[in-house]
Amino acid sequence: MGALFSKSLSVEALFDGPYYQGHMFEGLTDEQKQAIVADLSDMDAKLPGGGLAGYLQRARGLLADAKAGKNPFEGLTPEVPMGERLTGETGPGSKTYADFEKKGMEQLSKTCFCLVAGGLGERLGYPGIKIGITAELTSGMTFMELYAKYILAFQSYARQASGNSSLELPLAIMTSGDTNAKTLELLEANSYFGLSKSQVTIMKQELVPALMDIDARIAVKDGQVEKKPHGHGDVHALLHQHGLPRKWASEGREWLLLFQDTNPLPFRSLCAILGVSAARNFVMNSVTVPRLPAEAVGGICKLKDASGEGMTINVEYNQLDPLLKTTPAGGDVADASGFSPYPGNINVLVFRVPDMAERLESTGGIVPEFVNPKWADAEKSKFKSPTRLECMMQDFPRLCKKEDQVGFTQLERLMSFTCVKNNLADAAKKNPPDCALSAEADIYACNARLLELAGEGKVKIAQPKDVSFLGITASIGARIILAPSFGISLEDMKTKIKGKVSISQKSELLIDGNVTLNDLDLDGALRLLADGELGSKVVKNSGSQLAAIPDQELKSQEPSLQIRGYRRVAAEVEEIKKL
Ligand code: GDU
Repeated sequence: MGALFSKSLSVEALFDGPYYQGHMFEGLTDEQKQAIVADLSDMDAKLPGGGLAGYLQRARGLLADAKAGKNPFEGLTPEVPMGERLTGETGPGSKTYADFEKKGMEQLSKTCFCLVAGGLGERLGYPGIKIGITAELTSGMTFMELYAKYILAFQSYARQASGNSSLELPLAIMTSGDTNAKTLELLEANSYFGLSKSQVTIMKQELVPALMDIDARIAVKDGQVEKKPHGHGDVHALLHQHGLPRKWASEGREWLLLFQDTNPLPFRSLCAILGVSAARNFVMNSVTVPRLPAEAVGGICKLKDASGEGMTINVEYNQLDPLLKTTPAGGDVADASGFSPYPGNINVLVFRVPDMAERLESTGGIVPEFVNPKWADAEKSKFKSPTRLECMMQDFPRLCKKEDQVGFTQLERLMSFTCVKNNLADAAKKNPPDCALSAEADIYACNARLLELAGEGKVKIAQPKDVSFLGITASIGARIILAPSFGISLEDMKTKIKGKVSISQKSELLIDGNVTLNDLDLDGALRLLADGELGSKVVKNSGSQLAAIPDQELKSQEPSLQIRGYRRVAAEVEEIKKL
């Protein structure tokens, strides 16, 4: 927590050590000076790890290392770590996967959730908060609504399984100055999407002072302290400061899932992931995907020192290539499989709550920071723009004890990873594009695959086709949305398909309820908004489609459509509200 050992702040105190910030007050009025002191005092009280003085001291050390070009991986050799691979023969549809899911379903009643949603999404250029983006147009649900529905579906299963009808699965949401007000607004306006207020904790992360040189002198702009985000690693200190892991552990809760703002797919495999955590006794379990070289996802490595001791940890995407340059591979390159040999970290992390609470108590939840200044000159004497210290949530292994089991669960990308991060111009140049269209296509493809797997040979879905909007191309087939209430795991969904199902490429199918299907022949649009059993059915109608928005109309559309360039146009839709 705050600055237990720092002197109380004043203009005079800030001139002296340990601060050395006299430059801030040059040319300012007394009023402006007092405003700066008040602002820094506030930050001093909130900055974990020794307040402002601690922050500046760490910054001076890290900036000196950056100037000296110190390699943070000096003396460490990367190896591919051990983990559980639920792909191919052990992927969804296999007995191994089914066994992990069953084990994980037993853990749901002891599971907690934490959404990290403090990021502004600068690369995306979206005007609102990212959890307010519409995930796909078939249901029209935002990411936040979808997350709430998953948690409620898991809760409903856990209530039945545990016989505790008032059981609530907690959700913590990390916000920041950039996202806090809009997050609260979104939740309030939608009655917390069915969650109870008491099960949701909002934890706001604070911005940190921006630094203008390697002496860690704080940048001032228009008479005010310039501030920047500190990174998603704050989630650990915040969880600790709010006393959540300790409280959860005392309530007998075992697992905490940390998830990102625009990726709903891991909820589809959560039971299998929890099953792995439980079976392998993982204190921390990173969900990973086969990683494309140079892709903007970190690589999980086992970093071994000279004594042979190793730590399993993410190496961030911008550091992986320099690290691997020193290995026989010669850089961040593919192996014979076409992928990087290092599992791709998607920052979907499962922690064992009692151990996490313990590690947070002994460390205050402060994950080691780093600094990444953009130098303006070859001598590394100036920055292009002010920099700041940052920290990452996946660096938790640095807070762990040697004996803690840290591992990963490798999943198919389709079952675990999508995201909306890039604006259209950048997305058009990237593979994968990681934009609204690609995420929507991934969600449909995941649902189609789950339905096929759940049908165990009885479900036939036509192949997808390429579609393009605003220069982005994605493969979209039948637009199938299985809301969380349809099934919380593949094992659960297997019990819901009794007949033969056939779905054409142009079709739309929304199942929002605990529905059992018999024979279904769908060529058009069908929306099932009820619980119960659907008898044999043939649906043939002109359905709905995704259609380009004309250029002249684009600017007047809501932001979720502007980042897409297309909308859902429904001609003829069969909707069933009672079964
Ligand atoms: N976030 C915060 N506070 C911050 C910064 C980010 O809460 O100060 C949140 C974001 O809202 C988001 C999550 O943290 O939910 C991740 O942020 P980014 O999407 O900006 O993360 P990056 O794309 O830089 O990278 C992260 C990991 C990578 C890889 C990638 C996958 O660091 O290794 O897993 O996500 O999408």
